[in-house]
Amino acid sequence: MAEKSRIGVTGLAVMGANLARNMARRGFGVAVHNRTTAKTTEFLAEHGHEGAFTGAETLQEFVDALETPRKIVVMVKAGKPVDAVIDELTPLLDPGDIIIDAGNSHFPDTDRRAAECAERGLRFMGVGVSGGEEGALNGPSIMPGGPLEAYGEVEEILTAIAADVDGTPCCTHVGPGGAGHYVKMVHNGIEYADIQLIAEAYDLLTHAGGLSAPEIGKIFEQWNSGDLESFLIEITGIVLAKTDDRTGRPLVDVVVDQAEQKGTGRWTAIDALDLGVPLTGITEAVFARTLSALRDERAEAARTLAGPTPARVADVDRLVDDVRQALYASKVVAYAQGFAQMRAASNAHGWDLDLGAMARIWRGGCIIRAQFLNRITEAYAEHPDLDNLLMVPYFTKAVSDAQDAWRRVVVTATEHGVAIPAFSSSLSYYDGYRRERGPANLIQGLRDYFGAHTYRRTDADGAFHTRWSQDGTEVSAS
Ligand code: NBP
Repeated sequence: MAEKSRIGVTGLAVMGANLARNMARRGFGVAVHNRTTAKTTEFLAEHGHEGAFTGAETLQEFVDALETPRKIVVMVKAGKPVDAVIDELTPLLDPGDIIIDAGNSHFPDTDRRAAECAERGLRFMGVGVSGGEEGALNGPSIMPGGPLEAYGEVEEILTAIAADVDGTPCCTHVGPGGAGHYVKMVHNGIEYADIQLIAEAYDLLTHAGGLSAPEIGKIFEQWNSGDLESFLIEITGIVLAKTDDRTGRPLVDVVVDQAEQKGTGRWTAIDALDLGVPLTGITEAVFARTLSALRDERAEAARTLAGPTPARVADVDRLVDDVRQALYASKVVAYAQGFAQMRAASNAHGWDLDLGAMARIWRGGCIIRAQFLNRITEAYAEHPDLDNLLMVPYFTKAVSDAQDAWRRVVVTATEHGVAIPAFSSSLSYYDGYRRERGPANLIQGLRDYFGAHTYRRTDADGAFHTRWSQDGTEVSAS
């Protein structure tokens, strides 16, 4: 009888195929299956020599090929396909078997599936995987959620296939239920903010700096050897430097300016609204993509709505350095907001997330991998109950050192009519957060006027209402 496989992967599109190859290359026997059998056959023909694979045409064969308790990675399109696969699998499984959804599922779905599987005696893990197809093959960042004891059964495999930074795998148990998919969702949200900030920097350097795409590419290449060092800054340099074979122009100049999205940024923003966490950077990044999608409307508006007369700034070198600093400060804000959101979610769901560990497993393998995540890990190591990363001396100093440049960038962009929703909202968040007394006193006054919603006083306990349309006297509403 053939030896049973340690783990199975069903769903052999790009991510599932590469995860399976990654596992097999590291010496784990992997059973593979895909709804459409031709894909399994193709996979085995192309990659069968890379490790100990067992191909299965049916789910029954697939399940039979696995050692028990079975460990099954489901890597199919997020949404209904995941439920369809679980429904087909569960009658074939035994109590204690583990289903691992490693796609980009929405965390409430993961919570529901975990409960449904638990009713059937099965263990369910929602696992975030970041790094795209390249990461899946060579070492992604892995964010496993679900029962700790189930994680214990797959830890050896997941840590072996994960990216490695300084000998530490980019994989750790995140928390129960939907915690893993939640953290992956926020990771993607931060990725949206990072990308939006980069796009705004490019826009400003193009329109206020008068620089070409390859010139800006070189600037990004230089930035990648400083504080901003990260995968996204690195690939921005590469993408901007690329010449289009067909036209000989920079490739980005012939790419349509409409950004697509698959939903994780939107989910992050919606959840921030539900939790009551100010998440301006990520949310503006989502809105910027939706604005970009209105291409026909924008074309008409460009002919109709007036802006300032185009002009170049006098000192381009200074603009470049200011934008670098604004980019860094705004990025710090985006991460501070994302981590504050994870903290709020952890408290709301009782997940007990180790936020420093989340930064640690994002240092390699994933799209937002960056040097500066080390600083976040250090910050939470020193202050596990930190409310906001901006309050840690390293980040306090970073944003404070950058603030003059940051403000100049917002002014320059505004004067030049360049939209910078992420730069400006990050700065407004910074200015709002550092205000001991903001203008919400007036908001409360207005709410009390039109809706008798009451207000609290700075000099007395309790709630109060002013009889605005009667005699103007104040009454206690407590
Ligand atoms: P896709 O998201 O394109 O899904 C294709 C796979 O789903 C195929 O194997 C397909 O089988 C299977 N499938 C579908 Br569609 N409906 C099914 C059903 N009802 N029953 C069984 N199988 C079904 O694949 P992907 O791009 O590899 O992504 C997989 C997951 O990983 C997704 O959740 C994605 O969001 C996530 N992810 C992707 C990336 C990335 O860079 N692409 C990065 C990180 C995470 P078929 O061959 O029979 O049609």
